[in-house]
Amino acid sequence: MTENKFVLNWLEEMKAMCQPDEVVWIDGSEDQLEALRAEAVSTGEMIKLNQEKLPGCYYHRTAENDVARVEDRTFICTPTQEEAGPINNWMAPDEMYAKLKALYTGSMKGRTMYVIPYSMGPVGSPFSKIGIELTDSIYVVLNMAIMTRVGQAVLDIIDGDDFTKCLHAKKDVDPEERYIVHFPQDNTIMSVNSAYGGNVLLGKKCFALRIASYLGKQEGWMAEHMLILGLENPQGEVKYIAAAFPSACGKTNLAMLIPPKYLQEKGYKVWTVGDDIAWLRIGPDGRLYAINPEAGFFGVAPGTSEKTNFNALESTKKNTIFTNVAINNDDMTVWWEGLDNNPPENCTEWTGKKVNGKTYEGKLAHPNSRFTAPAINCPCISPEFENPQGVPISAIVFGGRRAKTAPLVYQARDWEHGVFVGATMASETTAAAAGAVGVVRRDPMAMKPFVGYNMADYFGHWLEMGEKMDADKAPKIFHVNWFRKDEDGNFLWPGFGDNMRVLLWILDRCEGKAEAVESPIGLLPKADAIDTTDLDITPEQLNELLSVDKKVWMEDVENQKEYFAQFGDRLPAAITKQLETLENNLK
Ligand code: GTP
Ligand code: SPV
Ligand code: MN
Repeated sequence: MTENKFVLNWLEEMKAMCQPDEVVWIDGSEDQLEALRAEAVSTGEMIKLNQEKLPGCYYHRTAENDVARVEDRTFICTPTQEEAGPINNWMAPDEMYAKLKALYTGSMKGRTMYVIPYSMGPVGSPFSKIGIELTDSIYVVLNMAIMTRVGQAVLDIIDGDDFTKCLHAKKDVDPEERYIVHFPQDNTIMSVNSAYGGNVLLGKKCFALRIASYLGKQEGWMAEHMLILGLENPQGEVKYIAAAFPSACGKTNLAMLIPPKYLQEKGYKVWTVGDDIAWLRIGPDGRLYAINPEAGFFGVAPGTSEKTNFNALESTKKNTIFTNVAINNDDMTVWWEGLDNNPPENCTEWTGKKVNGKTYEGKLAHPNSRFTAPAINCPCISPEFENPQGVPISAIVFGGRRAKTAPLVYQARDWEHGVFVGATMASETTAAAAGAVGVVRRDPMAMKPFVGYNMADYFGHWLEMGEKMDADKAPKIFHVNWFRKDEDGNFLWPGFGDNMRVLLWILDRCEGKAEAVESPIGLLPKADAIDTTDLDITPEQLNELLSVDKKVWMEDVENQKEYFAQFGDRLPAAITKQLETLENNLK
């Protein structure tokens, strides 16, 4: 399929190491993918679902020890540890290559190696980058065919050695020998002993965030853990917002939101450009433009319902792969917690055990069970989704899960303050990564698990990007928290579609329309600035949502100081200056 010597030489080397029986090139044709689906069904790797109710849909279950990203097994192997920084796991490249070689050697004996040429971003867009993933998993091939643009057209435009080399061997999913490794200087990713999405769909977090963030730093652009949405007003004008929330904190939901009825009636609409990753560049007019490098959604299933996220649910009605949800054996459809209140009686839970879902006490679907759905299935996919030039960003929004501390929304005073707001993000951990759930941790820009170099330099890169834009052209920066709780532990804010009310304040601020009040942490909405039409919320609750508790914030400042201390001299002075300002304001 290609005469590119860089591609062929690397392939020969990987073949010699992994020793597959056969090598198959993925050309992107529907015939080839259909044959692979049939093969995966015949071996039990995938289960065919009800083709009348869910045409083109399949089911896959992973090993029980392999259900989420593994941050403690994820490495950034730069020549020096300084370059990877204090947040990333590091090992010297030579040592890591030797360790991996032992694990990969002979790993594909008796198996087939698939060669997947793929583009992150529309093929040929100035934003786009190419990768080739070698894998011995059909599940990975079929997921990559949904999540990225794959096939011959991609291979044809590779320029010399300008592609990211990605190797995945499923091997035996031994968690002790699981490695997700990045060599930024070699443009190389190696993953072994896992078959779970974020660890093995190497175009996604490994390439589009970790390697891409490194490339972005070199080349003057940004790779971020952000959704991109377009908000259309009744006059038909569309403004774009990019938002960074940590894993399982609401990006897919916000990206596809359906406005409350009274706003729909006025003519407001939301268009989805992306739900997880954004690549951003400064355009010829000096504004910041974004593309979604992906072609599908690898979304959290639990909590997705007709009420909470109709558009995501619609997206999963055809040509979708479900991973680790529950199966309704009566009609071979799928179920998960939060879909409805009617778990199937004749059910197979995510581990494969047959149970009565009506009386079952545990979770039928894994909390991090996912759907892999083509973006084109989404009823509100943006007409700009394939635009190779991207969309201009008016506002950047940071956010996380915080029962206390962060108010519903506030605005940063300027870009530098906005970078500080992003850098001090914190959120309760979720099931998207292995480890404890519900523990508050610092997660700068929602990129803690995804920055492919020293986090202090990453803050510096954000500051530099701001310096390259005129203040009136740079996006305005905000922070939101949909997850604030009252004394009894109930969410204070209804969330989901009603988050539109907050987005409207944000866009009004961008246009200099809405009023704000100064506070120690930034600019807060005036109490009546958030429209509560048709909303069941008392003025006291809204006040609580918008309140800033100085004592709680002082404690957070202490934690911020400790956190930043680990970066030593590498921490940009602007961050230290902003921290001092915040402390003084609170005093
Ligand atoms: P990743 O794909 O892991 O990066 O996650 P994500 O940020 O796209 O998260 P997603 O939108 O899938 O939401 C994760 C969980 O949060 C789901 O169970 C949602 O139902 C829930 N959620 C999303 N938005 C809201 C909200 O506004 N309020 C509340 N209470 N829950 C929400
Ligand atoms: C996340 O964990 O942020 C995800 C899912 O979007 S994964 O692709 O597994 O990283
Ligand atoms: Mn994500």
